[in-house]
Amino acid sequence: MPTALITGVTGQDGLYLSELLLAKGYEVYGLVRGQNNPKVEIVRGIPGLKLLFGDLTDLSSLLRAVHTARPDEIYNLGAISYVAYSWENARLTSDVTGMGVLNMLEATRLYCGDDPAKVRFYQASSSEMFGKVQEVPQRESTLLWPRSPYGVAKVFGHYMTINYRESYGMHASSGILFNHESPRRGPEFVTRKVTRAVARITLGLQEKVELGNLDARRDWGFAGDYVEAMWLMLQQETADDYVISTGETHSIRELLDVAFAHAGIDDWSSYVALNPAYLRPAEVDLLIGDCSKARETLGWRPKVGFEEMIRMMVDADLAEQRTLGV
Ligand code: NAP
Ligand code: G4F
Repeated sequence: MPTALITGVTGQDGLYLSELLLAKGYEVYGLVRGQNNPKVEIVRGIPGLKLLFGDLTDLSSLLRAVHTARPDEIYNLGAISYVAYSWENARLTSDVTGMGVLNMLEATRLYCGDDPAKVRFYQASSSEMFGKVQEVPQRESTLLWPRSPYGVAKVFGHYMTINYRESYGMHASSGILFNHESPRRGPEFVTRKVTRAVARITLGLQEKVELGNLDARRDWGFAGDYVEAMWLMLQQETADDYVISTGETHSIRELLDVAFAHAGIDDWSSYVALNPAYLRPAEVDLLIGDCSKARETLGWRPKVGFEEMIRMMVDADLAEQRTLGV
């Protein structure tokens, strides 16, 4: 039975990935952090998942976790992942989302000893690295031009992963994942903010939703599909980097159209207010990925489309808000 260690197990992707690996028969360890962290209770409820405490900023805690888990595969999903927050906390974001990757790679390298490819390593890189895009659609070879402290930190982690592969012969792969969402998405991200607001407005619990830039475009996929791509990358004989995307792009306005229409509201204009506080110091205007390499090499393709996913999220938020209202 293979063993996996997942950092960021309490996050959206960590939850889906731990379930996927447990269903495949893996022994799965998840790294959790902090004192009295309420999210730890959520993952304690996943049957079979074993928890280890550690923090990406604390190398010795990572060394301890790797030596305890003795993993065949490491999935480094832990990060400060909210782009807007990264301007307010640029140093912290650099430490966790950037230097944290170096710490995890180093803990893995030291554990591997004389056999650098003993452990297969996955790094959660991001389409946010493309920032001010230099090519449409974006692919693995597109020049990176990050537009946020988060994006810069991800570029550091991305190149450090490539560097460890090239310098030490580690089996280290990066998934350049475009935005992916689900009913488990944090409520600070725009899709979930909108689907939750639609549910609350429909139930008479909220009057409006305040948003920033409605013209930005994203390539949004379903998180459940994207964790499968992570696993597939680590099953390859050779480590490499892959874009994971749907190849479609939609604006925030289109997101509003689909989410409100699913609740029977065709004109959302009176339910949406613009609040400049949600505008960013620098915006990523357009993301659309070309995932042909992943299609051809991994045999991966997205199964859930944009509209189906947004409708799934509205339905889940309606159910959750009804339960909360009881
Ligand atoms: P998420 O829901 O925000 O989860 C982030 C995880 O990182 C949480 O489990 C969090 O733990 C953990 N974490 C934060 N600070 C940490 C620290 N100092 N030490 C250890 N763990 C720490 O993110 P996600 O959407 O699942 O994304 C997973 C990864 O993919 C992230 O690296 C993200 O940047 C990247 N990514 C995401 C997308 C996307 O669209 N979702 C796209 C591209 C790349 P707590 O619960 O304790 O806070
Ligand atoms: O949902 P978002 O906050 O996601 P963003 O910034 O694209 O980042 C997500 O995807 C990245 C992959 O490209 C990940 F690496 C990252 O960790 C994260 O998962 O914002 C999407 C768009 C932006 O253009 C933003 O300006 O929505 C726009 N937006 C407009 N109003 C808003 C809002 N975003 C948020 N969060 N809240 C608003 O009120």
